Amino acid sequence: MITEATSQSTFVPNYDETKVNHYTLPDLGDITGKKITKVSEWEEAKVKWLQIYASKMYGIFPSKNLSVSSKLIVQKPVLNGHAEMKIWEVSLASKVKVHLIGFIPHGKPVKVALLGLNFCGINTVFDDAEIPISSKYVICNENPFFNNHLATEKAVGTQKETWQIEKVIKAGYATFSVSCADFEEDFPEGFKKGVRTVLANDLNLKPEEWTAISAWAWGLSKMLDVMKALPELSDSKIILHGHSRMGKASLWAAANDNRFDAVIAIQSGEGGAALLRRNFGEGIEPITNRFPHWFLPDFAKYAGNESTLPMDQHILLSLIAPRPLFVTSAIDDKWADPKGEFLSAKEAGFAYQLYGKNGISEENMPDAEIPIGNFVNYYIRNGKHEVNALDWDYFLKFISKVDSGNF
Ligand code: GTR
Repeated sequence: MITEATSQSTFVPNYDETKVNHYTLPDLGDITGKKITKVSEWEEAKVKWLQIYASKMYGIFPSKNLSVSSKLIVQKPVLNGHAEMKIWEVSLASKVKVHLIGFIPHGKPVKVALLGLNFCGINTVFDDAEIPISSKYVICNENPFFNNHLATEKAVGTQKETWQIEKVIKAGYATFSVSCADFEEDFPEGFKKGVRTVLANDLNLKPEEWTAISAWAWGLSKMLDVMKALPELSDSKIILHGHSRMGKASLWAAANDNRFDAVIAIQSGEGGAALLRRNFGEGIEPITNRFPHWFLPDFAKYAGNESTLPMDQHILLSLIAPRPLFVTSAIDDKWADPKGEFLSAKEAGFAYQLYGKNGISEENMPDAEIPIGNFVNYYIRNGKHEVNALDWDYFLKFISKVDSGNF
């Protein structure tokens, strides 16, 4: 039986900017005790910061190699022949089966391929009845598309607005998707059937040494192994994108795996891009109450004691430097603390400057639909917590900058 976390929390979110506590952010050099002025010092600090995140928040990101093999199970032209849809059954250590779906534009070399985790199964990202339906517990549950968190055949294409496959293909880029549930179903006991348990011996890790967010992040890295071996993508940059909890996982994946060329973290909020020390919107207490499996149990102890955390999320973003980063928010998504996401992105600019790359020079948050920044980018739009067609117009501008190298 599936038991969902029920919140016992009495947490009252703050939405008043005048009630945000004063805080001081950790410095990049705190971990080595030296002021960081050059890349070599930062590279040394980076290793230590990664260990801090692995020991305090997300758990270990496995480093042990295991066999990853893939078998193409569906291949067909889609979008009036403008793209090829391919689905691979990927096998991790011959024990875990994952479905990876890719849409690859026809007729031109692919310079950029996107990769993102989906919430609800690969058949939700595009309208095609040949895409296998996930048999896993997924986050979506709207009737009649899902039944007790299991997709029905009616779920096909229900997330297509979020994925905008056609828009991405028209722009000339490839786009890939994998379901987070293929690595770990998103509920507190989900780990029992997921990679943390099934691959415990192969990875030489106990389930409690890592978390759902680490499992999803590591899963992205394994999909990257598959993508790197595809001849169609031999000259492609690979850009990760993720919304909300998948944004958190994408940031953690890119922090650990330098092969990701850029990241788009969409409304990733608490535990993602937003500063933990800012008491605005979601906090450590509600997130660890509702989603205890996302983080190490000890992380919950920092609720109300955020100033004692050795790190804050500008450091997570800094770990992605010098690779291009796009942090995005939505004005009505106050729960994710848009200002905390902006301030974190701005602060991460220090790490980028070590590599001679500029972050965000603007002092204040921009108005809606005015993207700012260079190698670190920020954008906010009107509306709610979701990914929509308008967002993709801005993502594609960022992707074309990554593609051309002109920032
Ligand atoms: C919320 C959670 C957020 C965010 C979101 C999502 O319930 O509080 O941190 O992750 O879910 O993933 O959509």
